Amino acid sequence: MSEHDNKLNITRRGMLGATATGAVLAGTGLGSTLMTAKQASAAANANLEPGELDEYYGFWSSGQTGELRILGFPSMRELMRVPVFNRCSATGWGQTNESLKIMTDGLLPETKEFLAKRGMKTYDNGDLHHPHMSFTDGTYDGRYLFMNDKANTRVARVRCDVMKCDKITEIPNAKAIHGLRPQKFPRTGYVFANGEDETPLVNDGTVLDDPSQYVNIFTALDGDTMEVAWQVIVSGNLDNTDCDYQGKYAYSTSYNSEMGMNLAEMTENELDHVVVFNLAEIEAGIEAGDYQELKGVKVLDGRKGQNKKYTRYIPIPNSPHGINTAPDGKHVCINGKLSPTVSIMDVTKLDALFDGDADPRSCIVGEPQLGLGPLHTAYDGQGNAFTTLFLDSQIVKWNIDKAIEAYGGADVDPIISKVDVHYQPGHNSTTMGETKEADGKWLISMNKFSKDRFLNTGPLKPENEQLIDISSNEMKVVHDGPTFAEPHDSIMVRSDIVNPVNVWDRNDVTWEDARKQAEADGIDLEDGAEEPIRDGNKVRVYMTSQAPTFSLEKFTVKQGDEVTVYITNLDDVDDVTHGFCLGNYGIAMEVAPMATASVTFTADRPGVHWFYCQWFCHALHMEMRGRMLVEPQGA
Ligand code: CUK
Ligand code: CUA
Repeated sequence: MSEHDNKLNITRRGMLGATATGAVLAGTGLGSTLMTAKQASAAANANLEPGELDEYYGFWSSGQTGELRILGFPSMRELMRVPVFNRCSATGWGQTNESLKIMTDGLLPETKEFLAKRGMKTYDNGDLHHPHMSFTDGTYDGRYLFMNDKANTRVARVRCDVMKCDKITEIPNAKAIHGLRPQKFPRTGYVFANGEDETPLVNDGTVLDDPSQYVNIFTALDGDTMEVAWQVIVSGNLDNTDCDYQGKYAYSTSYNSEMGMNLAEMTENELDHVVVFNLAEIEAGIEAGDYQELKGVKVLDGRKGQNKKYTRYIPIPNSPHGINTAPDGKHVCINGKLSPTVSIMDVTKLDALFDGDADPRSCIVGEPQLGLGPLHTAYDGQGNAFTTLFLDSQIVKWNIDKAIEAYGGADVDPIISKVDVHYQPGHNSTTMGETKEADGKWLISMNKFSKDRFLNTGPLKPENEQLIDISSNEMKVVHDGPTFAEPHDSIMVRSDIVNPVNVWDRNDVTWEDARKQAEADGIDLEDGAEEPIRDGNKVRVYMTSQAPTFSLEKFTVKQGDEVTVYITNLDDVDDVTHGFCLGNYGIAMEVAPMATASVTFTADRPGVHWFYCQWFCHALHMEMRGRMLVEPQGA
């Protein structure tokens, strides 16, 4: 998008925002004595009129659905689904050559072999929990989104200019990547990723019941290349992770410091821990050669009792889950899960843990009792924190400074208010809340159960996400939003930070292989070819699309040919996406404005097969179709 378009967009949003606020203030009349102007305008913006744009982008995980979702916020309208770890029927993700390249390039050789034996190129499921945007100087920079796959131990990246996944990396040595956060300062930088499941370091099937041989792995990727930068072996498992605003430390919760293998063993200890990773010391350790190389990755030993300066273990009650750095750049909340407490860690006290022999608990400066089942904490940027209470089905708003004073012995209650949510909240997030630009307007509570909040959909119910106005001390639930399996985490990003293009750039790297092949065949993708190009039993069909036609109304191949169809969409108009769906061949793909997409298949069914555009693009969209003739073998 040109800078000019950008400005137009921002102006348009600004104008709409102003209009909406004005209309609401005029309309509140009677209610104005009950609501502050700020509340009124916030509440109003949750119900946007048709055509009005949201103030925030919401980036949502989808859990076991494996995709990333984009919502408009605060309207909570679902805007888009971006396939990442899943197979997508609409876009051809997991089937087109372009998506398969992204999904397979970063797989480990052993995984490729394992999948090939099952006739698969890639996994077609994933469990995406944590989407987070790249940072520069402590706030979102609109470049990338990073996300984990707990199911198959991968980390993916989505380009924010086109909102498509461009890299997926399988993490060696670790198992079940769960917690994930990008480095906040000076930039991303590293992407930190936790292994949740502990396994024998050499996991060749010879060890099952010897916990002493089990380890867990913390991984740092390079966010620019998406390659693994280094790994650290730790004691206990790892759950969630975050990092500081100074670029010095990352830290992860562990709910199984016992290295137990069943529920009873895993919950035995009253205290588990947070592992703190010292980034400079780890980099120095690599420089000094203090690592072993495992599956091509430099792996340092940061286990407890190693007395190395890579890690420190801070005892925390009890099976802590979420870990969230506050926008003040100083405090980190560690959510106790099985303990009713949140432990407040002061990052300025971490140096002493590594330099001297300070008691690991000396960095804990507060531990307020908030309620049952604290899982995650979000912030308003004004010194207050909002913690989900899974068992109490509540959000509690509390003040960080007061909690610290109370820990020091002062007779103050840090709890400001509680609000019921429906039901059992996991994550919550606030607008810009994980950046230094937290603005304290909205909170979303991501509830694991909806029970009776919606019309009955049978035994499988949606989850429920509730929008909460946090512009005053009394939190107010203003909207319920059902959602399908199963978002865990979300971020809400000011819309001016995110500026996707409307039309692909013809030079985009996504179809680099197609461009090279076309060049080798002496063809321009933008022109297509009048006849299929034959190369032994490999046949390449180059087509263009322009509403409402494909450049070829028919083409002929032979039974058994390996056919690749390349389609280049010459429509450069906003929102004129075409598709290519080949009937009874199980093939369908999206071809967005000015994009090239390709798919390869074996033409093993003789006969006439219609292909059609499956994206309703024109008044003559139904007519946008053509035929593939597959001549029988021997003909
Ligand atoms: S975890 Cu789901 S509620 Cu995977 Cu972020 Cu806490
Ligand atoms: Cu092109 Cu429908």
